Amino acid sequence: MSEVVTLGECLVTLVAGRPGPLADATSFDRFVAGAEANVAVGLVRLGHPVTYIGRVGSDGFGEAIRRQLRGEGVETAFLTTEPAAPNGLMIREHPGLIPAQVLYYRRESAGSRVSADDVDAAVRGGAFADARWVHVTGITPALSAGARAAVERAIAVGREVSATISLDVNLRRRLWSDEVAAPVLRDFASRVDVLFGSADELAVLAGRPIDGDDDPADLARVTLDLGPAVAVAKLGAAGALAVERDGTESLRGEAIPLAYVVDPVGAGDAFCAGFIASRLEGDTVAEALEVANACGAVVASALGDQGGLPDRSTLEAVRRSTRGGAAPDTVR
Ligand code: KDG
Repeated sequence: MSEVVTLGECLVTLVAGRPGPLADATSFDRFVAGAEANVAVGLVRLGHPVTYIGRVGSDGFGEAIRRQLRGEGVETAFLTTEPAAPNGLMIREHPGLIPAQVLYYRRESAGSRVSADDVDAAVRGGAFADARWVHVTGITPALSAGARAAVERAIAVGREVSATISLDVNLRRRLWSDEVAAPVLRDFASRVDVLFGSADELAVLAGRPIDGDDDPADLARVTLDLGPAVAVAKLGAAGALAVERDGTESLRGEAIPLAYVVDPVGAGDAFCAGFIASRLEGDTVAEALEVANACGAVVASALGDQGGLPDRSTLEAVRRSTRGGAAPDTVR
């Protein structure tokens, strides 16, 4: 059975076929997206079996998602089809120089109906029997009360089976405000082992202003007080850093430099997949940051959330080509 269990809402994304405003877009490429599904595919490509729990629509988009996840080798036995709701949809401009406009069509979607019962069905089906890691994000609890209960249940079951639990904050301000999200996400952060977030997201959890003035390492240190053993700040082109409860701080000053970013969406999920894979393989947090940065960079260099997710040989090639550059430092 699976080493990793995750759950969430899987979306279909339509990305405009060429740069320019959405008003001028006449053709779109279809991709499968959804933060947790991106992490699931990333992990499977790196050789770690994953079970994905969720619901998809009984429409063609739901079927496309099911085929894609299954085709990638993600365990979909607990991905059910919701007859009464359409699959969620995200439409975005082709990535260009200015931030792409993104539209969501996901209210009352099939994926938002994932529930604690779905997690219990997965437990009964043995999905957690060999789980070493459970990964959740802050998107799912924003979708509905039932989806939030599903995340709570997955964390509780993860605890029962002694899996490592990670939370990627993934604050979605279209779904809820910082004021509503902060207490919920703080509560989740208190029950996980690994916390991932951008500097802004960590600031929200730390109760600090989001003005970019705070040192990300400081923000990560403050979030450790909530309970996780490791807090990881994802800093995009500036790389990443991690602080651990035992005082270890792992710094990686730079991400892998890219000639240009093709599409940043999904890079944060690829980062999480790389970090989780590396830790499952027994690497240190500093080593995991290096793998995570490499995975994030490869995804940012391809269009779509999942297309660029590296397999083992691509990852090794990328890491070889960048070795000799900034190696991760560990300081105490
Ligand atoms: O991290 C990428 C995700 O933002 C994207 O796949 C869509 O899950 C998604 C969401 O809810 O925003």
